[in-house]
Amino acid sequence: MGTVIDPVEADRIRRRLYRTDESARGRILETCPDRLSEEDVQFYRGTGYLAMKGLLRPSEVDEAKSALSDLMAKRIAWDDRVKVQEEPYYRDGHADERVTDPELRVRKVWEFCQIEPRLQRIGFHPRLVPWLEQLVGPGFRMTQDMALIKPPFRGSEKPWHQDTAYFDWMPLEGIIGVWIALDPATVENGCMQVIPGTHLLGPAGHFHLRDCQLPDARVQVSRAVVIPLDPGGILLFSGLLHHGTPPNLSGDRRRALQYHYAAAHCRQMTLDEHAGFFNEGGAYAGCRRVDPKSGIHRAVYEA
Ligand SMILES: O=C(O)CCC(=O)C(=O)O
Repeated sequence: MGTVIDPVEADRIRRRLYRTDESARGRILETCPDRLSEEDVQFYRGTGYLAMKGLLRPSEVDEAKSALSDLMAKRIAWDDRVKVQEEPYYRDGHADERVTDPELRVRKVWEFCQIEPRLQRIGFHPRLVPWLEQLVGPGFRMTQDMALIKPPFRGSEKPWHQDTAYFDWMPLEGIIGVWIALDPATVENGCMQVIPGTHLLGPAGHFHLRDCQLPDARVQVSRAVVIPLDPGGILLFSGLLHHGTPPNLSGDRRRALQYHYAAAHCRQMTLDEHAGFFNEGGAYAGCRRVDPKSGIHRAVYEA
């Protein structure tokens, strides 16, 4: 089974595996403090997330959106290390008459900080850096940069997962993600959903189903909270937190920037070490690429 492109099935997934009501809203601070309070830090340690309105000013949001458009249209000096992925629906050769702008066919763009100073600056925003220092300590490194576009009508799901299942940094607890809304991110168009406290359960088996993901039957959807954010709002979240986003079948796009950071004491690990964290029944249950000659076997999910 791969990514779902049939809208009926996508809607079924949206209703069955995600919260669809604003009443399941997580805690979102009304303003961004210069420094996080002790209560905020403890909230992050206990739940695995911290959400706040207004990290970016409207002019900064506009600048980020222009930078993304320039990237997608390749209007800036290009570097092939930057990756662009189309929505599976369009990649599979389908068309949607409601969508004429090529930007609205893109699912994600990543590894752009090396050529896009406007987006690199946001990843080291002067209001963000002190919070990261409070949460993972000084001397952290940025390890990943990405824009998740979630276009209208055909925006695909990012199934429930832990980000550390994809990464090669350890200890896993030293990884933190930052997700910044550039459009209104709503329950309808696929805002982030998280399950508070799941980061404390440690690494969990991931399998290649619709994506590399936690099996649906193991996701505690009833405990999930939604994190709707206005443009410029931010979610900080542990690399071990269970999170996902439903398909976007609405007419609104939902652009977001996502950066990850590793604490100063983190180091890169081998696939063998990763398999030590993400395993099930003695086989590899993580999301990194496996060389068939490595002697590491992928775990197969038995429902
Ligand atoms: O923004 C999204 O739709 C999902 C982001 C995410 O969880 C990821 O890329 O790991």
